[in-house]
Amino acid sequence: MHKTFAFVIVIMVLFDCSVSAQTSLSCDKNATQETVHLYNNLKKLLLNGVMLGHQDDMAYGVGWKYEKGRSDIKDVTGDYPAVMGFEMGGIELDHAVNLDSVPFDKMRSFIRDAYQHGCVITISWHLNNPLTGKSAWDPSPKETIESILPGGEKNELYNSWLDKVATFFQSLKGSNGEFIPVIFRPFHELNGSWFWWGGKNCTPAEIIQLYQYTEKYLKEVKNVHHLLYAFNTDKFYSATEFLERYPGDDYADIIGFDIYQRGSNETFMQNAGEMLGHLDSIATAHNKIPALTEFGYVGLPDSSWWTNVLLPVLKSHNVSYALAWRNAGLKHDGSSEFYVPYQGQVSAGDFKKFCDDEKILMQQDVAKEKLYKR
Ligand code: BMA
Repeated sequence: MHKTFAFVIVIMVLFDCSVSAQTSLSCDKNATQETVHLYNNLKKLLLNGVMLGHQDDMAYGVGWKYEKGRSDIKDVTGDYPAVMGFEMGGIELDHAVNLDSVPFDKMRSFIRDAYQHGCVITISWHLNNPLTGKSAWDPSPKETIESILPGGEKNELYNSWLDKVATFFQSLKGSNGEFIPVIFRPFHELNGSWFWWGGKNCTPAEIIQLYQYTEKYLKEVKNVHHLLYAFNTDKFYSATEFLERYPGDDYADIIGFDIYQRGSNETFMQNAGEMLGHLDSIATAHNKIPALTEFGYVGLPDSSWWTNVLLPVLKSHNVSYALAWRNAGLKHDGSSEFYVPYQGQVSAGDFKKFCDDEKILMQQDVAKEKLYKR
């Protein structure tokens, strides 16, 4: 054996460097150590199972708000989800609460708490339309993206929004002063036409430019190096469609899609199965981490949906995590919105079985993995 080669092997064994572990990220060569470890560990964990996630899990549930330590998932299963989702819409406007009324101060402490307990944190951003000043759901006019890119009349405004986003991310610190890594999921569902950044409201070239611009601004101008980026679409039918608005391998660590059940179990299983099949091959070809970035079946009317419908789909594919959407509870119009059961809900028993399955990873499972360490 060549001496240098032997030396490298010895060093690798001594420092426990697995061949596939990366020392820096393709999206961010200056990513913090904790962020690189998280990335490598998410890759490793793919072989073990799917982490269950839930949006706003610690903030509120059906019939309660801000009760310390409470979570609908914990109430039903005895454990918290492994992935905690949060939303930063409203931060760009200097609001003290996000668009779902969660105070950013509270969010910051939930994030710290989740990190200390070994969870993964992911944040979405339903930012307002910078051109019209209306909500994320205001698609008109089509010039929005052009107006916020360099040279556009709203470029400075958009930069000032990114400054606020960066300030929030930089306020997330662990007990040793280290930045808390976050999976940032901007411009989600970008093949649908309901947000100003998606579908018919812009061209693929425009959203790709905006995605890249946003990332570069956060990294190069604001020095934010503790983010993994999650690129995600809504329903799609082919790899070509999925990749039409993909910003490139240097701009995404995680790739996925959002899916909600609106028809029969069979249709959901077929659609989810097909999309996850495409995702398996895209993730392999591009060396990315596949995830179900949002899912849900509003109101959960089927008492065995978790183990009969969702679990078999997840078991047949590679999925790092699956994030259930928020338990908003009763709405003004009398309807209710929730995506995981609360105590007594018809699917609660089955949900517990689902969470107890060895394929599903909860907070206690991932805490053992020490995701932020080598
Ligand atoms: C949507 C709904 C809205 C919410 C938004 C941002 O899917 O849940 O009620 O305001 O996400 O969290």
